Amino acid sequence: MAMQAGGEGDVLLVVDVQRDFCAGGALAVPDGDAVVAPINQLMKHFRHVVVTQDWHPADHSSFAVQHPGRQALEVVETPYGKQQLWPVHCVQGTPGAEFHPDLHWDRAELIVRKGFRREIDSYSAFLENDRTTPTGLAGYLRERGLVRIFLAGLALDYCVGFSALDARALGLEAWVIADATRAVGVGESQTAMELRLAALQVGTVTAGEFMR
Ligand code: VGL
Ligand code: ZN
Repeated sequence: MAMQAGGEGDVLLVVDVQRDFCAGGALAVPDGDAVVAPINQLMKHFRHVVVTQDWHPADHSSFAVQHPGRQALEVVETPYGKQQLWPVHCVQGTPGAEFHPDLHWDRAELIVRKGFRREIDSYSAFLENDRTTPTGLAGYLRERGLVRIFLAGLALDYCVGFSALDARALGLEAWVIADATRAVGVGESQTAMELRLAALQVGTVTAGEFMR
């Protein structure tokens, strides 16, 4: 099947393709680097490209080191509910926060930064983890008339997945490009997210379907 995409109302959202989520990075996603080549190809098929950047202050509250006695991947209670802890990653202005060196991010019309408030983490490109603080992306897409969103990048079970769910909640049509994303957790969290995505009618396509 060939996907007719890249029209005026379509946007490619490239999520968190940053050094720290790739090989050798602080929070490396297994096989994360593999998303770069298909994303660079996909960018040629879209008139509109938006990229996101995880962008934390050095003392961000999602970092395990900010919680004495706690380890990365443990879960803590916060004023907005449960929050998973992570190793220090994507600190503002550091090499780990830079885009993957091969990513053609110059094609992007907009860079959305998220997770820059110390007290709140942000997985979704639309709403932070308190589920009320907006990033501004919804308003941007609305004003630009971008109504169909195609998602790629890292990681499927966190930032890509929550962005797709929030896109559906906003009434956008949403598609995940399966071979242009990878999950942090193998198995459980990936399967759980795939079920949630399917339940909200997020479609799945492969990068090859765009190549005409
Ligand atoms: C992400 C965990 C922490 C992601 C960001 O981009 O999926 N995951 N911060
Ligand atoms: Zn983060």
